[in-house]
Amino acid sequence: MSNYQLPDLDYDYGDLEPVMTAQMLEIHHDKHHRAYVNNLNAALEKYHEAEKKKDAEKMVGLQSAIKFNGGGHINHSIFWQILAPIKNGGGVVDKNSSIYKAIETYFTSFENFQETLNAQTTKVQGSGWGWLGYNRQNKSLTIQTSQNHDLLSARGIFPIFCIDVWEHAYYLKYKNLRPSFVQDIWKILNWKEIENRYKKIIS
Ligand code: MN3
Repeated sequence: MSNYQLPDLDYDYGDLEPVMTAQMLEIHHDKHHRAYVNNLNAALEKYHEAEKKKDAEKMVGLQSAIKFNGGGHINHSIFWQILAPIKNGGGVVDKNSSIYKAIETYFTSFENFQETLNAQTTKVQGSGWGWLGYNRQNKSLTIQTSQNHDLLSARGIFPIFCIDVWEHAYYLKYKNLRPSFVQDIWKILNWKEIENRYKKIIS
């Protein structure tokens, strides 16, 4: 039987300041993400019971909870990895890296990419995510947004990095100012990990 676990962070709750305060990160990781993991496990347990009883109606009824909580778990697990404390090099992008060069190729300039991703991410209606993805079919980088916890992989796109713009991601510090949070998150992006994810998918 599946039993998903909340992943540990590679940094302490206070380490992503000033962008995420210790309280924000603790609530986000230890409350929100943990709830997705717990709810996913609970829904899967019920699903397996329904499967044993061959109760297709029950199984179909559980799919939205599995999709929502499973997506929440998967997306947050990526999100924590592509962030890094400023003291550990967060926000620093190597202009000789493959991902930097690819971004310049696909989006004219890094600045243009940043502006476009920020604008689209800011415009997400309600809860969702902004993404840099890799389209496997036409082998290109792509800016995407998704609602709730919908997965990029469902569109055939590999997620390279993401920005969580659910209110729980920024409200405690930024209040209603989602654009400021989206601007600031670049200060704590883990470009080494983003480069790793990009290289893995293109190889
Ligand atoms: Mn979140």
